[in-house]
Amino acid sequence: MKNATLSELFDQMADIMEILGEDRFRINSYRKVARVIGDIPTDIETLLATGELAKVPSIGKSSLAKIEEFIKTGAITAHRQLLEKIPPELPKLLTIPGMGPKGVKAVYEHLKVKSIAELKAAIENGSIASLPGFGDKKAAGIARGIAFLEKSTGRIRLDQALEAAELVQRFLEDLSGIHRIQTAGSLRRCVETIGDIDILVTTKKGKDSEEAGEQIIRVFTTAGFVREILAAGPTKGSVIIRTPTTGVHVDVRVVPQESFGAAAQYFTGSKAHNVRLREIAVKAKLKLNEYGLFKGEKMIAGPKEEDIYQKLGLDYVQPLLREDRGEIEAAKNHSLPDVIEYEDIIADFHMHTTASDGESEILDLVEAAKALGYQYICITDHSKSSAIANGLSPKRLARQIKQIRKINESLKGLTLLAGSEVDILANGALDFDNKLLADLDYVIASVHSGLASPREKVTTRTLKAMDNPYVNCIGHPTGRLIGQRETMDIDMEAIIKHASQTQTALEINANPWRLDLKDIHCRMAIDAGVKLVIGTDAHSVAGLGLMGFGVATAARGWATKSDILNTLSVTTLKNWVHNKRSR
Ligand code: DGT
Ligand code: CA
Ligand code: CA
Ligand code: ZN
Repeated sequence: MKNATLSELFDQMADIMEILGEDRFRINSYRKVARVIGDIPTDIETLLATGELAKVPSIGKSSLAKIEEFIKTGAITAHRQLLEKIPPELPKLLTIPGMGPKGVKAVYEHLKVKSIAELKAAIENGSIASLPGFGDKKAAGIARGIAFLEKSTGRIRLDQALEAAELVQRFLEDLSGIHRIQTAGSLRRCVETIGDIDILVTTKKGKDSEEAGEQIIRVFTTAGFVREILAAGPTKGSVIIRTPTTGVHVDVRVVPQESFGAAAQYFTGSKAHNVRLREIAVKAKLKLNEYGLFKGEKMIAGPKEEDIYQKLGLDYVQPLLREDRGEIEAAKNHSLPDVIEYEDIIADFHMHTTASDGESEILDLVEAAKALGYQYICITDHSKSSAIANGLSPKRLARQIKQIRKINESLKGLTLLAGSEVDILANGALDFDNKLLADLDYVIASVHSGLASPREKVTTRTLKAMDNPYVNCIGHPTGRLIGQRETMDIDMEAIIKHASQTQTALEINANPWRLDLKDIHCRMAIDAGVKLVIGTDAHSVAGLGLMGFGVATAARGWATKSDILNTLSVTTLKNWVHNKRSR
C-alpha cells in the first residue's frame, strides 16, 4: 500500500509550507489529507480507481490530483517545487526528535541554520538558547535529539521497510522473465529495525535466462523510484530508493533456480545463524553456501530451503527464529517451539476512540474488529493525567462504561469489553480509584510522563502499579519510540519477576514505532511464566491492522499460543482477570 508514503508526502509538504510561512489554511488542509490517508485501511490505489476517494470530504480536487499524480508517476510536482524553495539539508532537521516545523523555521529564519552541522554549531555557541522561545533546556533537548538521531541513522522501522519492499516487489512482478520473488534478510525475519532490504529473484528457465537476469537488474536500477545507484552488476543491483523522509537501501539479487532455496536460506540470515549452520555442514564433511549444500561436487540440496535443514539433520527453522538464540539446538532435538501465529489471535486489547485521542468511534472499531474475525475487543481510552490526549475524567469513564455495556447488549458475534489505559502517576498510584477500576473488565496501566527519570524511580512506579489488583497489564513497558525516543532505564528483570508474582501481563505494543516489549524481553518474560498480551494501541480503524507486527515480535520471543492472552476465550479471560482481583 502506498498510503503511508503518501501521507508522509503531504505531511512534508505541510512542514515545508510552514517553514516558508505560507498560508495557514492550506497547511492545515494538507495535514488533514495526510492524516486521513494515513488512517484509511484500504489501499489508496483501489479507492482512487473505484472513485471512492473523490467522495472523502477532506480530500479536495487539488489534493486528489496530487494523489493521482503520485500513483501514476511515484512523485508529486508540487512537492518537488516546495523542496526547491528550501536548502537541501533543511528537511533533515525535521527528523530531529524535538524539532517541529516551527523550530526549524525559527533557526532557519533567525540564525540562517541550514543543516544539522550548522544547528550543532549554533547550540554550542549558545545562539539557540538565546533565541526567543528556546532557552537552555530546549537547546539541550535538541542536542540530545541530534545525538539520538546520529546513533540510529541508517536503520528504518519495520513498517517503512515493508512498504518500500512492497513497492519494489510490485515493480518486479510486472517484469517479464521473472519466475519467483522472495524477500530475505532482516525483513523476512521481522527484525524491529531494518538496515537494508534484500530481495531475491529467479528468472524463467531457458537459454536466455542469464541475459534476462541482467535485464532485470538494469530495469530495476533505472526505475523511477531509484534515487541513487550503489551498484549494478549482472546479478545484483543495489540502490537507494526515494521515500519522502528517508532513503531506503534495497538489494536485488538474481539467483539460479536450482539454488533458490540455498540463496533464500543464506540471504535470510541472520549471519550468526548461518555461521552455526556452516559449522554443522563442515562437521558432516559437506559444503554450504548460497548456491547449495554440496557433498564433494554433488549438490544434495539447493532448490528448496527446507531441504537444506533436513539434509543437515535439523528440523525446519522458520525465519523469525533464525538468530542463533538456541534454535539450532532445538532444531537438532526436535524441540522447536510451536510459535504463535496471526490466526491464533481472537482479540485486541488496546485501542483508543474519539473520547480520548483516537479518531474512530466505538462502533467503527467494532465493525472493523468483526471484519478481522475477532471474538472480542477492549476499549482502552486514556485517563485524565494524559491531558494532551484528552484523557477521561472519572465521570467521563463512568459514562463510557455505560455506553459500552449498552452497545455490547445489541452486538452479535463480538463481545465489547470496557477497559482503560490508566496513567501510572509519578508515585506509582493510578489515575482512577479502585472503586471505578472495579467496574472495568480489563485495565492497562502505562507510564506516559517522566520517562527520562532515573532507573530506581521508573522501575519502582511500575512495580507499584502491578500491586494493584485491578491492573491486568503494563502497557508499552519501556516507553521507547523507535528512532525517536530511548527506552526508559527500567529494570526489566525486576519488572518481569514482579509481573509473575502479581499475575500481571506485559504488553507487546504492536505499533511498529514501539514493538515494546521487544523480542528478547518477551522471551525473558515467558521463561518466567509471565503472560503477554498484544495490543495494537489503535488510534483509528486502520491501527487495528498493526496486529501482525506484534505477533511477529511475540514469535521472535518464542511465544506459543498459551503465552498470549489474545488467544483466550472471553470467558477464560474474564476468569483470569477475576483471579487476580480475588487473590
Ligand atoms: P540488516 O540489513 O542490517 O537489517 O540485516 P540483514 O540480516 O538483512 O543483513 P545483510 O543485509 O547484511 O545480509 C543479508 C543476509 O545475508 C544476512 O542476514 C546473512 C547473509 N550474510 C551476509 N553477509 C554474510 C557473511 O559474511 N557471512 C554469512 N554467513 N552470511 C552473510
Ligand atoms: Ca538486509
Ligand atoms: Ca543487504
Ligand atoms: Zn499508551
